[in-house]
Amino acid sequence: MKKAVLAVAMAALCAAAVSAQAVKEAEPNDKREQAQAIRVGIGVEGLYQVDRDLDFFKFTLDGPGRTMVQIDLSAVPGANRSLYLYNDQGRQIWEELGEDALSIFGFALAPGTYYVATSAWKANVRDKYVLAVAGLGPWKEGMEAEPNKDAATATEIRLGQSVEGYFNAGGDSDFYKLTVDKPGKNLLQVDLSGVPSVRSTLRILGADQKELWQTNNPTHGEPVSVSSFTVLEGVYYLVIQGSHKNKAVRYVLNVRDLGPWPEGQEAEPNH
Ligand SMILES: [Ca+2]
Ligand SMILES: [Ca+2]
Ligand SMILES: [Ca+2]
Repeated sequence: MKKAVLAVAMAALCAAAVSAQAVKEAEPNDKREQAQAIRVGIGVEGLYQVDRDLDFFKFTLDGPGRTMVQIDLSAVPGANRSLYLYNDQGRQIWEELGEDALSIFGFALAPGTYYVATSAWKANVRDKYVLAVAGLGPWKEGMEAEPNKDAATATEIRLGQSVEGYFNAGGDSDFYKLTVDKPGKNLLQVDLSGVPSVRSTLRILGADQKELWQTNNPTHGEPVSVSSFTVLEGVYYLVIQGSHKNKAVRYVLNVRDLGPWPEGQEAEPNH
């Protein structure tokens, strides 16, 4: 109880600190080249001065490793808006769209410069938005590292390991790279926990990204499992997909090593 009260007080303090410290946007900032430098942990207040106003900001992350980052954009009445994240070359990493508060969360970003932009369909010169980039500490093994939507950016997972991640968007597809470094034929069990209101799919791909196995869960919120999956030494990809976004509840992906394949037992995939 005391802890909860303290947490609420701390959160209020932090929110106050952010708003007190918040900097103001400086137009013109419609292009990436005009991006305003902001600091991680300090919010920026802006306005959509004209229809389809685009506001660019940039921030820098120090190393040595990847940092867990969350970017929040407060709600503004009646505005259909977008929030974008780009790398230093201007390639889009992520996009969030909607009328409510928008959030890019669960991202593990390497040291460097990033661009964040927001835009609104309709001008609103009365209600300010607050955009804040928060650094949530170093990325650690066992955490999903967004962006991971393809084999090239896959988060690593090891035999016997559990990784926690988020369905960051409806249809979010998360790639995990599993390197099996045991000789011979071995059996695996892969378990994906259920996430409320999300129907999830688990696929297993070979090193060439050809699909070897697919499990569809027809029910929202239920776990998915593949048991007694036979692997050889080499690289596999586990690809999980969620039908809906869930920012509150993480999934747990677990790869269990069931040991050497017993001669004569049915081996999946066997088609
Ligand atoms: Ca603006
Ligand atoms: Ca602008
Ligand atoms: Ca994800």
